[in-house]
Amino acid sequence: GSASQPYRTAYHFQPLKNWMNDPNGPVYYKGVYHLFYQHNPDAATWRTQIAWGHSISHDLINWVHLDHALHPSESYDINGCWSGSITLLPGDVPAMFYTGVDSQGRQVQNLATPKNSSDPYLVEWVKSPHNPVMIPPSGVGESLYRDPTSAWRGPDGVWRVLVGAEKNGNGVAFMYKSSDFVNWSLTESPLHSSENTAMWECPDFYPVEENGEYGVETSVQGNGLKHVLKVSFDSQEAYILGKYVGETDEFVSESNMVGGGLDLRHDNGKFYASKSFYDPARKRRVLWGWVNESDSDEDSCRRGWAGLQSFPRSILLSKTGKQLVQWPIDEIEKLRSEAVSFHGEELHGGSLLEVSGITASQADVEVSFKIPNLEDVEALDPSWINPQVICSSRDASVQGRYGPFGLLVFASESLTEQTAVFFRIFRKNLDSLVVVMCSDQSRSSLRGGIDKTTFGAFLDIDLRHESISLRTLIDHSIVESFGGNGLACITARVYPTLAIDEAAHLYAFNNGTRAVEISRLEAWSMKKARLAPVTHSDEGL
Ligand code: DQQ
Repeated sequence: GSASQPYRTAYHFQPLKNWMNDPNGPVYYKGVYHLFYQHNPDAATWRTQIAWGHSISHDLINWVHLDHALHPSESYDINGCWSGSITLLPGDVPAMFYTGVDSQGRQVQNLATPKNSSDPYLVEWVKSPHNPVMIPPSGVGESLYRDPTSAWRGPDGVWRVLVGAEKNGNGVAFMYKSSDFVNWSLTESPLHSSENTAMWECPDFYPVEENGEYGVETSVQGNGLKHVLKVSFDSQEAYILGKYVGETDEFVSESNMVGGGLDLRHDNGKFYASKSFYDPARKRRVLWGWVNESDSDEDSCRRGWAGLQSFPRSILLSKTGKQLVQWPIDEIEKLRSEAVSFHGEELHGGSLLEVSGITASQADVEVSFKIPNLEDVEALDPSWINPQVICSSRDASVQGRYGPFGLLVFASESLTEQTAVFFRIFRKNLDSLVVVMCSDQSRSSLRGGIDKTTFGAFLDIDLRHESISLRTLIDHSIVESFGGNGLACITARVYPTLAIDEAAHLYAFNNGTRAVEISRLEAWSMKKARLAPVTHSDEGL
């Protein structure tokens, strides 16, 4: 943030200028992390003729922007190089799949490989002479067929890849097979499909360990694993868990995509077109997601840029095995500078506690709330099945018994501007408690013309044994929150007019009538990450 650019981020990835959307082809190659992304080189708005931006890093924090990796240039991609993925082939050769919008406006799948695979920066990419390698199957709309995943290898040594689509009004993940990575044939049945959803954009399919601490490489199959199928539709993401049987290519899922915000989601706020990759250097799976603006195209043009990537998150299966957990990658700690902390502070009903001594517009905050006694907990209305509805009908200003309590971020001096990230506790049946996590943007800016939707998520924790933890990454115009050590995540974009830069304040608050205790709060000012174009001094990087 600077006086003229208060919303530019300090440690969330963004290009130097113009429009960015989906993360594409993340990969770790010869000691270097690569991030590609949908980028319009000419304007701060999206257009169909989009290109692949390309940046590299040694730590997923500091980035060097390289030249674009792909531009529309051939009949099979002249109307756009859309989203795709990278697969590392045996012998450490990267292969890139992307969707091309061809000269007829048809979506097809294309292949590209590095010009020089001994170059760890993978600066130049060559489009395959075999393109397009996949075209819309019969019965599939020409503009409803895109976003190839990373490929994986079955026990038979044959490659598989998924392509997102819509067929007969249902979301579909088509599967293709190939022995040589060039000739691909569509399998008889798709990996999965669901009614009630729109076109499945940006599918992602990967294994996770049961009761494990490590990420799993995409081709690994066998015991002790579940598979995750994630798809993006209707401005939201959904995932299902299941068992993938490599021998038969069956994905036996535990549930189905339902839509309407009721699915399992990586993030219940603004987070779309996400893509994960396996990082062999740290044996983890890392997830990137696109975080769009919440103001208008005119605002983006005035600023000269639009779109952020979420802070990279490591993903694991939760202890219960019923959902994923996500956590900002550890490297973030390198950016922490001034720190403040409290222990054992009681927050009475209706009280506010300022967290001062750090830069509240560029911060990392961790807090744990202990609830001393849980008596007379408010009943949850049985019709409240959508947490977003609970959070918007009972925003931070609505007093409850246990909650709302949490953090006020980007708060102005007189609190006229504030974004509230908070919890409420309800009783479901006689003895079961429900925790709702909310991110309330309704007072985040005095400006109009901004989407200030409030977001919500259920948090599956056992209050008899656990306190309620919240981690919030604050970065000028993004608020990325992790509840219950990453069981529920909510990302929001905000555009304060008063609570900017040094004028932003941070508070812990309790607007419930019952006291809660902050067992621990630690907050840090964050240093600025380096995001810069390539220079000569990077040549030995
Ligand atoms: N964005 C890309 C598509 C994808 C969509 C185009 C998702 O490939 O389906 O920029 O945001």
